[in-house]
Amino acid sequence: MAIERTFSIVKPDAVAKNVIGKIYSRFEEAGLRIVASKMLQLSREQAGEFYAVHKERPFYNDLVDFMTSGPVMVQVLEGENAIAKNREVMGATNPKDAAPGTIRADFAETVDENAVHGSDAPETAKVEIDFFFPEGVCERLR
Ligand code: DAT
Ligand code: MG
Repeated sequence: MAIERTFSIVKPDAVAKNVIGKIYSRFEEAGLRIVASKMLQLSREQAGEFYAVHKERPFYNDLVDFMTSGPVMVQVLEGENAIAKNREVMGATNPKDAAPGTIRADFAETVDENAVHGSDAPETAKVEIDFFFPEGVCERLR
């Protein structure tokens, strides 16, 4: 399996709870390396475009409200099978369904404020990395 990169967000609920470091440790313990990272406040335009795939869903407006309610950390994670591995470490979308020991099980309570985002496929990972890191990401750290 080749080394892969994926895009991740620590959402406003987790930033407010002061658990950025604990969540980053989960990535590192899973063998994922943080190769780019920054804190930012999403505009409604950015959040709306990022989640455009969900535009017709009933929760879309609440999702945009939530994602713009406070600062987020955005990061690029690198490692073997990084996209699937990150999804595994994150746990199910609804924290109530998330396996014990996953980020969502441990740091989130509800499906609408579920601590983290992670890309779901190589195509979305590339689009999302380019969306949030148009300046580029280090090619090689080691
Ligand atoms: P994931 O974030 O696990 O990739 P998704 O892409 O289906 O899940 O949905 C994106 C986000 O939208 C999700 O993290 C939280 C919100 N969301 C999804 N389903 C929801 C629901 N039934 N009610 C409220 N918010 C929901
Ligand atoms: Mg998704």
